[in-house]
Amino acid sequence: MSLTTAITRRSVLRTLSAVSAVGAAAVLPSMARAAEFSYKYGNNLPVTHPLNIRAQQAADRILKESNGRVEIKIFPNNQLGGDTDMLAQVRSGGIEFFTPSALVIATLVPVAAINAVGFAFSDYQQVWGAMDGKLGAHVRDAISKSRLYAFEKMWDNGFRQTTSSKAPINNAKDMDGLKIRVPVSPLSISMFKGLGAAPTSLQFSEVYSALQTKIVDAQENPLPIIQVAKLYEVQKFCSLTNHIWDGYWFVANGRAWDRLPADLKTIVARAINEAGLQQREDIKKLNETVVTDLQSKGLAINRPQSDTFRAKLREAGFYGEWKGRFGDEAWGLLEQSVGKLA
Ligand code: X2X
Repeated sequence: MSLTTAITRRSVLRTLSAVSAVGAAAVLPSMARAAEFSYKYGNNLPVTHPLNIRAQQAADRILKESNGRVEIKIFPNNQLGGDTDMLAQVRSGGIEFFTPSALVIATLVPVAAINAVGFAFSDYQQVWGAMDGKLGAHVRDAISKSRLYAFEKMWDNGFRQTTSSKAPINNAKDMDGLKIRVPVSPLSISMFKGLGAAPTSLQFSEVYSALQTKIVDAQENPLPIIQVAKLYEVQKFCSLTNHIWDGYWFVANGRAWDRLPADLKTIVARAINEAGLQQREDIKKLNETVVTDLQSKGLAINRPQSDTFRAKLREAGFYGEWKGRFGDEAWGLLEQSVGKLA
């Protein structure tokens, strides 16, 4: 970045913070006292990710529409610990909100991983049809049994892609023995074992350093995360395997949610669900530009076909096993959206 751009950017930032200071002062009188409900929201992503940008907008809107009665403080980027810690905290009430990926909340609510069955979804139309429809309702119901409230609209993580410091993945054979990090997720471990790889579960907070120190050679995440978490600094190849569609459930601690009077529940739910819909659009747009950006940062991109991966998973009995684990009802709902899998 040139000096002039740096100065311009800095002065723009200064102007922006001056504007928001004025904005805050204008609403200050009504908020001079502490908020009646001061809630904490933790997540695992850098502040630059659309999830954090849209969540901050939702929090600002909630503060305003509730006349200062509901304040949501965001703790991004694993500041409160990794996913496992945040999941424990949102259950105990240590924090009131958390956005676990479907893969992560599945350690508590197993059926929540159903959207992450390997190579099930082929596009976003299928994804949102299922998650805004019967499959999503089925999962939300299961989440509520763990005394967590899941907001109606799931947020997007994206289709997961495979990066490596060793070699590109062109077909299932290239997965052989690959030391790959996956989330703390039984489904991910099972799928990568089925493909012949050697997966290890690590929380996202540890991924960058695990790649940097070569504890693992590969990882898999959607492109926007590879970009904002700067994983291209420690990876060379990015294979667009599209193996899993992953999303974030926006969840609240059940007791904290029930403490809110009905009018505030309406304000909070509307702001969060609408921000979620906007966040989905952000990810969709980002997906159109991010490949070029990652290439310019040195990642070599390739686009494998999915047929060899699917065939290998079938052969390994992956679909049959997970149909049994998820149960006929959930599996049936998934197949209503994506067609026959097993
Ligand atoms: O841990 C990951 O890879 C991430 C960030 O995608 C999830 O939250 C599952």
